Amino acid sequence: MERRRVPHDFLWGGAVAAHQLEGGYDKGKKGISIADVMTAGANGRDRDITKGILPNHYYPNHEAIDFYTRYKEDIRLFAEMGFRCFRTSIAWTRIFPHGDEEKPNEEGLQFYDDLFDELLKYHIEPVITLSHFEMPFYLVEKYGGWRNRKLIDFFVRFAEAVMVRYKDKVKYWMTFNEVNNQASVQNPWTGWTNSGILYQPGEDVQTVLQQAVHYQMTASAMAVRLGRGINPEFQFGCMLAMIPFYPRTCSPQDELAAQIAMGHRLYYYGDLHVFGEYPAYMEAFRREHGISLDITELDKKYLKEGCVDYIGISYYMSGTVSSVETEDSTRVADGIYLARNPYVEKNDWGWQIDPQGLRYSLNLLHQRYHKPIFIVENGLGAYDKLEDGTVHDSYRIDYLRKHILEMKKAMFLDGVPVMGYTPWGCIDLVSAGSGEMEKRYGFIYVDKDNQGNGTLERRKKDSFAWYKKVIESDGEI
Ligand code: BGP
Repeated sequence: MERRRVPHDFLWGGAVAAHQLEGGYDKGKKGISIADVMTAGANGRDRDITKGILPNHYYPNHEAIDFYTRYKEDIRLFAEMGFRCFRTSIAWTRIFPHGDEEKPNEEGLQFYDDLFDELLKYHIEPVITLSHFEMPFYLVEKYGGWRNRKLIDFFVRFAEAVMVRYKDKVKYWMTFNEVNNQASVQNPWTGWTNSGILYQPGEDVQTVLQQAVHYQMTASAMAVRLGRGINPEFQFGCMLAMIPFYPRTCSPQDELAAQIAMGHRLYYYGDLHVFGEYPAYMEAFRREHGISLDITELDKKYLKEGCVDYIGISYYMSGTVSSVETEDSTRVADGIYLARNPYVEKNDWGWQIDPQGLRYSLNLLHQRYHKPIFIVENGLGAYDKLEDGTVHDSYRIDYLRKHILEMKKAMFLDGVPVMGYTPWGCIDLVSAGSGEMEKRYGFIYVDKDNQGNGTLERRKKDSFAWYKKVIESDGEI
């Protein structure tokens, strides 16, 4: 399997998001995004979300790695590795600084024109996420984020502006990054990053969550419909955080608990994107819990007409579900606990490392959806040490190697159509979860620490040459 080669048009590349690497948070008439009001946390300590930008607080996304001014240098390095594609997002606040303007900001549009031209100069295909945890902060303050139906129009206006402008430069689009991430309501910041929502004491979290999801799904479908009219060649993907849940034991109760967890945290979102309709168990859940949502007949029509072409996924880890409380478990709902899996290792942030889980995930998704799958995030966050001017990151190579091997097994042994693979954070960037710089994923080291000190100088790690060879050989590892 190590020697098997994937088709030559396979989309090898790397992935990032605007707010995690661009910096220049106030350049080019950009507005404040929800990422701009998140302070730095630490390993095991959440980031704070402040009411606007406050003095004496450190906001790591403001400068990030200054890709905003250094992108040419970075793209040259991506080209040297042989990237065939580069996944990034368009910062909504560069195009519509407040989010509710009628007309887009020309300076923001020009920035991405220049960025895409630079990529295309090296034949690197841009792969674009429209909303990656960085919506305008103003939309949160004035409209309550995705609690509000008006957000649909604002998002669609943004999507239309960029799809029209880049119709000859971008072919691959995704609407909402890890749209299902917000299902983990016990992480207070997932409602914020996905939807600009902080749950208020006493409100019914499920009602708020499901309403926001409905508006996002409708907005996604409307953007897809519109995009097909702008350029019929466009390919649209959803983007799901793929964390397959294994039952902790083979007891029927654990099996059922895992099935319910998968239904609520993954397929609910996937079904809306791919089939354009709600799965029956979500309708039942709403009936049983007396949840009533604002869903119109027109929304339903749009949902059906705006189904996606491919499934984008992030895959970092698997999870384990128990129906009963165990040592170390965390309760996520009645009779559903996240438990520890003794068969897999963890990284320094406690994320389960499970390469076989990737093959398992690709099969699950393909068996349900029969669509091509694009692995748009995968990777190892690690503490790197600079030695002799470089980083000897054999642990990262080992992680990626094992995952690519399982991806190839899914392709060759199981017949799963995988379109491409873009490891996360191909250049070191700000962690979304903790705001750290020192949770590093990159092939390229960036000289900056958790406090914001450093020269921002770029250096190739050992994994740089390794990944270059992988791409050159169409996936020999
Ligand atoms: C995904 C996000 C990315 C990214 C990645 C790694 O959830 O789509 O934005 O950051 O996870 O997470 P972290 O940065 O917390 O290590």
